[in-house]
Parts: sequence; structure tokens; C-alpha cells
Amino acid sequence: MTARALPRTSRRFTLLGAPFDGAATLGWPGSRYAPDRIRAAMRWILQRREGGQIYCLDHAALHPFPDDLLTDGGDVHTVAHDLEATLAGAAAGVRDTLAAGHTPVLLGGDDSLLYPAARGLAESTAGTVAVVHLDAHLDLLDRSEQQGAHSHSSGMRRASELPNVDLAASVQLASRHFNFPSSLSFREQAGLRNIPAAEIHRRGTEAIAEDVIAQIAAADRVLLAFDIDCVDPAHAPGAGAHEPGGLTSFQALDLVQRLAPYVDALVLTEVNPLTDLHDRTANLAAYLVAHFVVHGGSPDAAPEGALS
Ligand SMILES: [Mn+2]
Repeated sequence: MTARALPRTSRRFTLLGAPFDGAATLGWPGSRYAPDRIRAAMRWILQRREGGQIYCLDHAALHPFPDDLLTDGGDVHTVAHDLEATLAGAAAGVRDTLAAGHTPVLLGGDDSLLYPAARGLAESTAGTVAVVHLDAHLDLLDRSEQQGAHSHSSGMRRASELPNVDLAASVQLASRHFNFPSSLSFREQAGLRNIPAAEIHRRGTEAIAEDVIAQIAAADRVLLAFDIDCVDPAHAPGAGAHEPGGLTSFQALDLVQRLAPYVDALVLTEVNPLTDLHDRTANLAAYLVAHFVVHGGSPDAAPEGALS
């Protein structure tokens, strides 16, 4: 299998908020407050733009950052008491953004929003869609008495039911601890690859990113679904659940930088200002978005501005 030939170039991004946590059926609600906290943290980062560029210290390089690189598209249509209407509103926001030629960055909200992000992308292409899913959990729960059809535990399962989502080209990253044996049989039947957090710690993010890029090569479009609980609670305390043994903030940022050029939409979920400490997690989320935009925006333009 070969890597995708051409990373996306010269893109424009639209930020969409989805202030909804009505599907946080387990764990802590509060992610409805995340979009605005992440936006506030973004302002701190973006003030360092100058002359249409930003200086990336990680790679000692200047990157283009024109005024229209990242536009805030406001919040998608959410209805606090109506899960289905909210999922439809989020999917429409992603679809409309793609139709306008921009790359959507959807800020949840709880992780039920993985599904409408996948749906919006899947409905925007005649081709296939892969999901790169960073999460402590598998989110493969099927319909259940306790959590219904759509919850923060079933986004990946519902996405898998979309006709053009290709699970064999998808991959789940940073999972850990315990899950249902039925999730293992579902994964094996679907050919859905899983790279646990332990493997990322052992092999390092560079080797893992290469694996992911090869894995998604067969898909026409790629969704990056980032549940903040893929990051260790020591680095991201403001989450819907705490699962020790997760990624460091550095590993998360490095993976996003490496994968961004290959990704057509980002959904970032489960940041929870009610359990956060001094906006530590909202700040990490803002940096994840900034690196996604900078490194996914015009990766081919970086060398001409290289400083070293
Ligand atoms: Mn999770």
C-alpha cells in the first residue's frame, strides 16, 4: 500500500462550534461550554501572526497564515433537548463548509458529534471515507437500553453504518484499559485496526504516523476524530472521563502535525471546562487546532520560509 500521493495544499479552514453535551450519558457533562473556551484560548495563539505568516518554533520555519486561513463560522444548529436535531445540525454545518470549499474544524461538545462529522464528510463525496479516531475509548457501542442509539459511546459504531465509510482504511489510536468483548469481535469482523496507547508509547509518534498514513491511503477522504481523552488526564484534566496511561500533550500535538496534511475534516470533542484546571485543556485543544491549520494549510509552502 502506498502513501497518499498529494497532501492537501493551500486550504482554508472554518471553525464550527457544537455546544452540546446531551449525549454524555456516562462520565461528566460540561463539554457544551468548550467551543467558547477554546476560541478564547485561540486568540492568545493567533495574536502572533505577522504579515500573513506565523513562526513555528517546533520546526524553525515560517508558515503562511493569511487572514482568511481560519474563519470562525459560529455555532452549528444545536437543540439542547433534541439529540437528532443536533446531529443533523452538526452534519449540515460540516457539509455546508465542505461545499464552500473549506476544511471544517468542528469543536464539540460530546463525542456523539463524531457521527455527524463523519456523516457530513461522507455525504460530501462519492468516494470512500476513513476515520482516524484518537480516543481512550472505542465508541463502538451498539444501541443499548442505557445509552440509546446515539451517545458519546457510539459515534464510531454509527459512523460505521454510513455506506461509504471504509472501516478497513480507518484506524483507532490511543485506546487503553478495558472494553466489551463484543467490541473486539466487531472490530475483527470489520477489519478495524487498533493502535493502543501502549504501542504509541513503545514505538513513538513518527512510526505510528507513518502507519496511519499508509492505512488511510485507500480512502478518498479522511476524518480526524480527536476525543481529548486520548490525552492523559495529567495533561488534559478537562475531559468527560479520566483514563490514565494516555498520550502526552507533545505526542498528541506531534501526531496532529504529521497527519494534518492528509485530513479533510477535524472534529475535536469532550473538552470539559467544568472539570478543567485553569483552562489547561482548552488551551491544549486550541493548540491542536492551530497546528492542524498551520501544518495542514499549505505544507508545501513551508520550505521557502525555512529559517535553518
Ligand atoms: Mn473517549
